[in-house]
Amino acid sequence: FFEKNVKRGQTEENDLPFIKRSKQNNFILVIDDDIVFASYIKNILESKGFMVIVAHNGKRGLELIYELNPALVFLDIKLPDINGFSILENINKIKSNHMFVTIMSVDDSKGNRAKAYDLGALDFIKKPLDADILISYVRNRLVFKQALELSIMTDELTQLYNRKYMNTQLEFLMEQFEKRGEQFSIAIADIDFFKNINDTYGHIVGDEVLKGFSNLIMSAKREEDILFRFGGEEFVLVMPNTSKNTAFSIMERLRTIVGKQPFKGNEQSFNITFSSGIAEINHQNKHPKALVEQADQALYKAKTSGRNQTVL
Ligand code: GH3
Ligand code: MG
Ligand code: MG
Ligand code: MG
Repeated sequence: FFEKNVKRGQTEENDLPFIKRSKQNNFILVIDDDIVFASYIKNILESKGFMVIVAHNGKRGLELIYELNPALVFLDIKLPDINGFSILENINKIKSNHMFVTIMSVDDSKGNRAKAYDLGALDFIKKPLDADILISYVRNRLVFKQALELSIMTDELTQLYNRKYMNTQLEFLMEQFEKRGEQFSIAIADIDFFKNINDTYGHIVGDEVLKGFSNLIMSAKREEDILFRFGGEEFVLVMPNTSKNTAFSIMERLRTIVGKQPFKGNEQSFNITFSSGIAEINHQNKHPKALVEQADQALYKAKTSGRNQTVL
């Protein structure tokens, strides 16, 4: 949702294909009953390619906050129905939210400003607002927000998406399944006898193996599949529009590739294998936990029947 020149070397939006699809958080929402001011903001920002939606009362504003998960909210205090402060209170009730709300008001009294910050507003801007400042302000906050979101959903060691973000994505895919019947499958992959690698070569080599494994799967997987670090030496591959049988072939192909790759120990090199369990979405397991549980049971079978294999 940034213009090209706003990216400043940040990860391109294209690198985050699912963010855009999962949540339409590329909107800037203006909640203001002052029609002239709201369209002034809208026109300026739209001329720079930002998408702006306007709500002229608090109730509509809140609805749009829930529906669109906007990237940025410009919120007036005095509104015809619910005031800006109660909107902030409502936003605070949304779990795990990091909504960026900027209060825009003509009344920048000490009391209003303190209350806005106490209720979680990011900034307080006094109206009227200069167009150039507005544009710079919006760019600044969107760049900051994207960096924040990226760090929240990334695993530090492997740079893969983490488990938290996996759950968000699974919820999104489950919605698509309910609405449009789009099926998908997941695989949990667990490196075999990984503890031995740590014990034999030390945890630094262990870490290198986790990174090497991640890079290998990232380069060998299909573009549309998404790899997550689920925890420790466990990874989840989410495969949209994929049946469990196709998922099985995919995992078998990846297993062959990984098995052939030498990893560097301290002096000698060694090979690794992994086991995986697959689960396909269906009407009985429409919750991320249930789906992961099913894949985990298949993984358990793969482990107990000899490892280095894929189980449906
Ligand atoms: P199995 O074939 O049954 O999966 O055996 P395993 O040894 O792979 O599994 P186990 O669960 O016994 O051991 C996993 C090990 O992975 C234990 C833990 O110390 C190690 N581990 C987890 N996270 C990391 C990490 O980030 N870096 C390193 N180096 N080791 C890790
Ligand atoms: Mg007003
Ligand atoms: Mg494990
Ligand atoms: Mg293991």
